[in-house]
Amino acid sequence: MSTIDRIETLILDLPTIRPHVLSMATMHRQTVTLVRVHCSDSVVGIGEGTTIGGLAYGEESPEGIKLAIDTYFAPLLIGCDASRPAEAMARIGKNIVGNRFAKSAVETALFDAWGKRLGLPVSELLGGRRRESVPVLWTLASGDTAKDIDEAQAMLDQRRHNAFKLKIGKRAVADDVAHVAAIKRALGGRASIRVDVNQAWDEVGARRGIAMLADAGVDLVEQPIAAHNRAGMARLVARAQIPIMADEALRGPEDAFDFAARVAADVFAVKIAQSGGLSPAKQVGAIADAAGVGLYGGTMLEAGVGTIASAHLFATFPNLQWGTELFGPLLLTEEILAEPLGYGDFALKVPDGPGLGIALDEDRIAFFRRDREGSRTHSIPSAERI
Ligand code: MUC
Ligand code: MG
Repeated sequence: MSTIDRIETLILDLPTIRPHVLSMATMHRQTVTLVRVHCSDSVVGIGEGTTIGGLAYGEESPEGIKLAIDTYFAPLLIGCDASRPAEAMARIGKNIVGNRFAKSAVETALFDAWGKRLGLPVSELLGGRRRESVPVLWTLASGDTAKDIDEAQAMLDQRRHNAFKLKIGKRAVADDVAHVAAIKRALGGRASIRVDVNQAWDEVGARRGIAMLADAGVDLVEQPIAAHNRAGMARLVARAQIPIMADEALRGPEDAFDFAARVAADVFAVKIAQSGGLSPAKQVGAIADAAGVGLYGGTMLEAGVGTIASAHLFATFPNLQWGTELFGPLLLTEEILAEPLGYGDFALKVPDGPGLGIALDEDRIAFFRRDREGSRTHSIPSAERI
């Protein structure tokens, strides 16, 4: 039997190609918490726990994810059977409340190690893939309408993305709608346009905004109001001319079940981190299918490890009506994988190799880790650098 010997965590700070403007934070860099699970048979599994804007988006920060894993997860995992991720995660679940991003990072590393040991891709361990690649959209969030249009046109010309998500909610509703309408007019039928409000509207504003967005030709509205306002989401779904998607409100299978029962979303954005890992995220997908809710593969703007873990899961979904937004590595100036992920023809290829089917570029990891000797970002909390 192979056992878990050691858990290693490290924080990387990676610059973004341009500022990424969301309603709750503007990102200039992404901070990634990597986990390595070292097993007694010398297999090493890797996982990633990444959030957006320090503590601006979710309840876990990169530093908190590292601390939780080092202090609380590791002692529970050391000595466990390395080929029984479900058993190890049940032990974690019994002893650790919440900490979904940390759980996702650890479960991913356990699946990667298990797949490497068995010689099977993670998608096969998750039930078997249904597709070799997943469609990938791009988020336009430069904060400038003309720049967003140029960016979208370049992506279309390169055949990299033909669906775009626009980040709105920072400005007055009418101004946001004018920005979206201008982009839709410029791209016409060449692209699907969706918006993500990231909870910024109140219900009355959302009612008005969604009607205007429908007139502008928008295909989907993501998390228009506060995550806790489920009754409000149900009222918006009942009135809206276009589909409404839940994102921040979905923190695992229990939330998904409640949303489905209340008919509070037309589409679920499934995220492995928000769900608490690959296995609970798979359950979210199953609940959506059973309830006739559409599915979309979400991201926390992870780097290559979290992105490809998500792709392995989404490749197993029977339905993926709205595609995915697994573009995180493309938003970063730096590649941390030995071989970059396969983007092209509006999709991301799911690797065939064992485990996640990727390898880290160790020189780059050594260079970008926050605790590197001489690192400028050493000990500066992520929130200060947003
Ligand atoms: C979110 O709320 O969906 C996903 C893409 C992006 O640009 O931001 C994230 C978070
Ligand atoms: Mg969202």
